[in-house]
Amino acid sequence: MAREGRGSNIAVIKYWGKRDKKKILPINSSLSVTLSPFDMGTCTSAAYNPSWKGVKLWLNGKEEDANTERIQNCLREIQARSGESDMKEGIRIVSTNNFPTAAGLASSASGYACLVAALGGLFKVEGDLSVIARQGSGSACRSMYGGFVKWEMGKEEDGSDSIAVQVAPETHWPSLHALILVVSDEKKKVSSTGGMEESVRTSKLLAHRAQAVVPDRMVRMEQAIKDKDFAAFGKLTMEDSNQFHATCLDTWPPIFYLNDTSRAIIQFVHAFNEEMGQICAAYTFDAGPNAVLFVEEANLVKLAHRVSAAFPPSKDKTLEDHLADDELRN
Ligand code: 2P0
Repeated sequence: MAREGRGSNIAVIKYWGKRDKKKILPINSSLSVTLSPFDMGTCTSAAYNPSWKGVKLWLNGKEEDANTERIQNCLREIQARSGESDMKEGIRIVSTNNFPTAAGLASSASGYACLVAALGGLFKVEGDLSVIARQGSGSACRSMYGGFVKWEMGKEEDGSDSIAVQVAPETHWPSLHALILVVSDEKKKVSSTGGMEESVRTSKLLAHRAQAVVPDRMVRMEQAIKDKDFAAFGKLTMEDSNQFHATCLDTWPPIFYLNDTSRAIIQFVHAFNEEMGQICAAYTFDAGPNAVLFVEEANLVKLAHRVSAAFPPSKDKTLEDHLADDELRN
């Protein structure tokens, strides 16, 4: 048996768009921060016994279909590397996320990374496994490593050079924190896979971004991380999040992932930075309304207090609220 843990990742230079849908090859490189698996991630155990029938998978205690194309792609690649002839039988996988999957916070990234890590451990597959995790879900390749990780888009048609590379380890910038603001835990209306397909097909801004904007941002982001230069890191992170959402608006028909609360958070962070006299906090949003704020330890408490004052958590219903609801219904 093999057991592995992998953290979710938050992209600071976003991946949006595939040049090859089947192999999951992106139109631009991307870069992310991997969260600790103990804070937000997946734990996966895998076991193999040739006398067991088929492949079975339990996700958060519920049996799921293991026959999906993405899971089969990962299994096939592991099989090819391990030299096992008939590995598609006899595998049992148990996977648990320590955060609500419905919140849409990069669950597929840590999920596929962890699945591939566990299968790799089980079948003693050596070498880089990010190329396999990528075929489960693009962003999953970045979760194979901790710390700061880039996904190099690569040039090869077979995807052999479209891999994740660690830019700096998890120990590199210990004062950097991520605050996750759950704006909504509803499932997103437009999936990332479907959304990016529409954007590639219809958005000229996305094509421009991939060719003319991201390559330079990748270089500058890597340098900002190496220098632990928060102002540069924060500005690039916010600019890239904004441009990603601009490409969503430029998609036809347009895709809206941000809502009014997300936009209020953007204004709040700019006002906070204005007051601090420099960039001390940065926001980023993926394919949904939830925000991730980056901040250094010195400003963490101040920012957290301001956030909870500006966006008080919605309170749980009291007994009186339920009674009032009942009365209205009757
Ligand atoms: C990212 N996102 O770089 C970007 C930013 C969402 C916005 O990667 O089709 O779930 O499995 O390759 O990886 C979400 O896309 O899509 C994503 P597939 P994935 O994190």
